Formats: sequence, C-alpha cells, structure tokens
Amino acid sequence: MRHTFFCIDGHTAGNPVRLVAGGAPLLTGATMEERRQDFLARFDWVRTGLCFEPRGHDMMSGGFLYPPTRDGSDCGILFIETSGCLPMCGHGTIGMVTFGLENGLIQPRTPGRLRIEVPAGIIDIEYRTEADRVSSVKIRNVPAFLAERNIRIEVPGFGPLTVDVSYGGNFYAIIEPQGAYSGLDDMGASRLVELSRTVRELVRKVYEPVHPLESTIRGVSHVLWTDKPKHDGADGRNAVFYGERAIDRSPCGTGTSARLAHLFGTGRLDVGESFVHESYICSRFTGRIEDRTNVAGLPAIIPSVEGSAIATGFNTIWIDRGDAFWSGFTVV
Ligand code: PYC
Repeated sequence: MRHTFFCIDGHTAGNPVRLVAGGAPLLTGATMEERRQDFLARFDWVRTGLCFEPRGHDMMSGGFLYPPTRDGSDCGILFIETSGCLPMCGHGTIGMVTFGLENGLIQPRTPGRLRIEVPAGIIDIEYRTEADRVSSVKIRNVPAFLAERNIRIEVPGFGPLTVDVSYGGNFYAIIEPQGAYSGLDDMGASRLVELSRTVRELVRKVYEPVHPLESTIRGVSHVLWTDKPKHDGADGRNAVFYGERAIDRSPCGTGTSARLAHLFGTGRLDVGESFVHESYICSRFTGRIEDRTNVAGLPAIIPSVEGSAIATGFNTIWIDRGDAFWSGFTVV
C-alpha cells in the first residue's frame, strides 16, 4: 500500500524540478508520446501524488528517465507537473539532465552530448561540466512555429487583448504590452495568475491549435506575457502561466522557444540570432534561432535554449494509500 519514490529535487533558474530516480511505473508504448498516453491512462495518481499538495505545490514539476525506444538515443523523458504530462518541458529537461548526469543516472555515449526522446519528439543536448558539476545545458528543441495571429478577446474587468499563439513544445497564448497591459511589474504575480486563467479560457473558446504531425498535442496550455528586459544584457522578460496557479520562476524553455518562433514569424528575429530571456524573477535562459525548417509545410524554426540547474537534495517520498490525501489535492 505504500509506494516509494526516490527523488532528486532541485531547480532550474528558480523553478522546481523533481527528478524521480526510483519508482517509475513500467509503461507500454513504442514512442515517448505513446508512453505518455499510457501513463495518463493508468498512473496519473503518481503525478498528482508527487506534484500536488501535500507532497508538492502549484509550481511543482519534474519527470522520469526511461530507456530510449530507438537506437541512437541516450534516454527518454516523461514530464510530470501540476497541469499534466507536458509534451516537452525546457526547464525540466535542463534540471533532469543536470541531476541525471551528476548522479550517474544518464551515461552519455558521447561526452558533452545527448540525444533524448520526449513526447514532443527528439531533442539534442550539449552540456558543459566544471569539476563534478554540470554547469550548463543547451537544448536543441523540437521545431517551433507561429500557429495563429491576432486572436481578439474581451477580458471582463480588464479590456480587449490581441493574442498570438505559438508552439515551442507546448502551445502558448502570447500577449505583448497593449491597452490595459502595460508591463509585468504594473500587474504583479497574483493579478497575472488571475487574468491568465481567464485569457486561456477565452482563447480556448475560439481557437484550438493542433500539432500538424501529432494530433494528441493540442490546445493552448500556457499563457506568456512579454515585457522589455529589466537588466543589461537581456533582450526581453516574460511571465509564463501554467497549471491553475503557477507563474514559471524560470524563463520557461518551451515558452522561450515559442517566443523565438513568434519573433521569427513576425519578422523581428532571424536565423543565427540570440535572445536572452529574463523570467519573472529575472533569472535567465539564452535562446537562439538555430535554423529554419517547416512542420507539415508551415514555416518553423529550430530553437535552442541554454540554462543551468542546481540540485537541492535527495527526497524519498511515500504515497501511502492509507493517507486520505494519497493522490494529492489542489486548492484553486
Ligand atoms: O520550461 O518549458 C518549460 C516549462 C513549461 C512549464 C513550466 N516550464
């Protein structure tokens, strides 16, 4: 009745990462996307138990390492967080790669490089080490693209907003300063959370993006508010809303990828150009448009995102069926 999970906890640029190193359920599926569907159908209690209160909190996210499904890959990752099992998570990848390498859970075939299967596709990693630490992880992400422009919504008590939707491993509603939205610091985190939930609901009512190559990846899950940078050396700042109450403490890897595709699609950033992205708490990732490509004929880019993570400790967690809150709860 008591399930034990051996975890390495830490954070990437301030956002939590829980690498579940022991206790992963055996999954069926020929790809990580099929394994994701199997996990959601049979083991979602593991996610809610580990991410929701009382063992987690609104921002909790992480994942499991799995053997790869194809030759040429080093491992697979299944992401878990409060909102579900994301097709891709950038800050989670940076954290899990860092903790996995530092603790010998990932054995690269080529030092400094990894090829990883995630539900959204294949990602390539370059990492650097200093002594026994992984000092940076750069993700060459799945193709990102601008999906839709100029979606007009009327937010009760706030006013009209024009929103674009972009894909960077998840679908993002992107809001640039306009009308009543003058910038992140004028809003504050609580107001952003409250408004983001409404914005996501309103966008979902009028538009449902579907990935052209993988129809199980669909729907706007995240809201990204853009702003000018706060500090020298950065090009922009964001607040990414996910789940029901979370603002990403990191600059968000898939959000940064979606923003790069957005800037590319609107003619403001080109192949070979970098974009240093600040988070709500001003931690940083470096994004770059590595190449142009297409996704089922849609113009797209290959984005990269680089950042670093720090482990904060080992954590052995029990999910005990005798606990009234064994599968977790949320208070919204
Ligand atoms: O870094 O991709 C990301 C991410 C998604 C949700 C929170 N962080």
